[in-house]
Amino acid sequence: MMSPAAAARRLTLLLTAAALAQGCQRVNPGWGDDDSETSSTGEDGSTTTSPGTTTTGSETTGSETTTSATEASGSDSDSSVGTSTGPAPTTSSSTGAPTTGEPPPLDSDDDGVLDEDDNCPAEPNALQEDLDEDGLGDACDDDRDGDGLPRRCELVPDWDLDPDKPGAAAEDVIYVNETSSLHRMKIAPPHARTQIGSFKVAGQPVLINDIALNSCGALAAVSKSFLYGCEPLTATCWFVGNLAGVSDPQGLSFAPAPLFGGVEDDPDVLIASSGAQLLTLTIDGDVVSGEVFAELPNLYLHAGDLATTPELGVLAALKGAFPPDQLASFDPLDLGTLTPRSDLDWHLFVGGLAATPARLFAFDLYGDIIVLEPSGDAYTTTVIESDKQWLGAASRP
Ligand SMILES: [Ca+2]
Ligand SMILES: [Ca+2]
Ligand SMILES: [Ca+2]
Ligand SMILES: [Ca+2]
Repeated sequence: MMSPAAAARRLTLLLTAAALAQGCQRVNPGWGDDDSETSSTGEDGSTTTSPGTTTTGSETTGSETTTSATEASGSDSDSSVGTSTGPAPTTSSSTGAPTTGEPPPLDSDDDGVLDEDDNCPAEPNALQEDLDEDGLGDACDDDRDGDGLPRRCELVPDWDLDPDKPGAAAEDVIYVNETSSLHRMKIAPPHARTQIGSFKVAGQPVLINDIALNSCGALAAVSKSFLYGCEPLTATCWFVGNLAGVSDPQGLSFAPAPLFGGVEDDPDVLIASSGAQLLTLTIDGDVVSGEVFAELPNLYLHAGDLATTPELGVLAALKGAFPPDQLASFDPLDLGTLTPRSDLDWHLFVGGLAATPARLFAFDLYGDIIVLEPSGDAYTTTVIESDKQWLGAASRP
């Protein structure tokens, strides 16, 4: 139990400590202020902040030059004290050092090669590797092997470092295949055709169901179980991947990404038909998997080939339960929409389909090439006969 005298001493000590604490606060004004601003206390208790702003204890002054000290003064009980406890105020005046006239750096990317000699001045590449010797270093060359296919368009990304792997197809032709051979055909009449060669993988013949071209001209080919990339000049092919859950695809095509909800700069979408399903294919390492984007109605047995146009979307040559084959279009973003387009001039077993801006080409197993030119809502057709057994066709999307 504390005695009355001890209690009185303790009270005195507490009062002294409080007075000292207040005294400390009183010598603080100015802390946190920078040299450009000072605070002073006016006679009416308002706080003046130099330059140019006077506050009267109101919390909101709307002025950018009001310091936190003056804002605090409006709400604190000891507002007459010009304490500054907040962060230092910012000022509009720049204190940045003026730029000096240093010469620009001579080795911008700091890779030890001066800009004027650097084949990628903005990419550190001390070794200056340039596979295709076009003066643009591999580190900044969009097409490192110089085969006409930018890296983003190579079927396998590493193939951009291998000039022996397939390059870009010609632009003024469509490609068409029999099961064992690749051909090309001029888009312009009279549609001259040339046989390119027999499909080979590692020197061995391979049977191909269908082919596809992406917008850069890379040529893909599909067999019952595998996806390949093929050289358009020779029909020599390289393994890309195993088809996983996609059996014996009859149609293969590349579609522009916007048809599937992407934007223009996105990579083309690889699509295929397998039985009554239309699928998008994804290449992941050496596995090619499928995802269904449309199922054919019961009226149809399967799709022969696919092609795309910006106006019609995905086109498919459909094998009906009753003759003839049908050309129909699909909107991948609206699965229910199948629009019949043509009876394909009453041809059977149309295995190849290719679309160009001016006309469509359909190729059947009996050698007929049906040239379809848009005419109102229908097509006028011309038929070219050949002695081939067409299975597939490809054009750039
Ligand atoms: Ca450099
Ligand atoms: Ca460099
Ligand atoms: Ca280069
Ligand atoms: Ca390339």
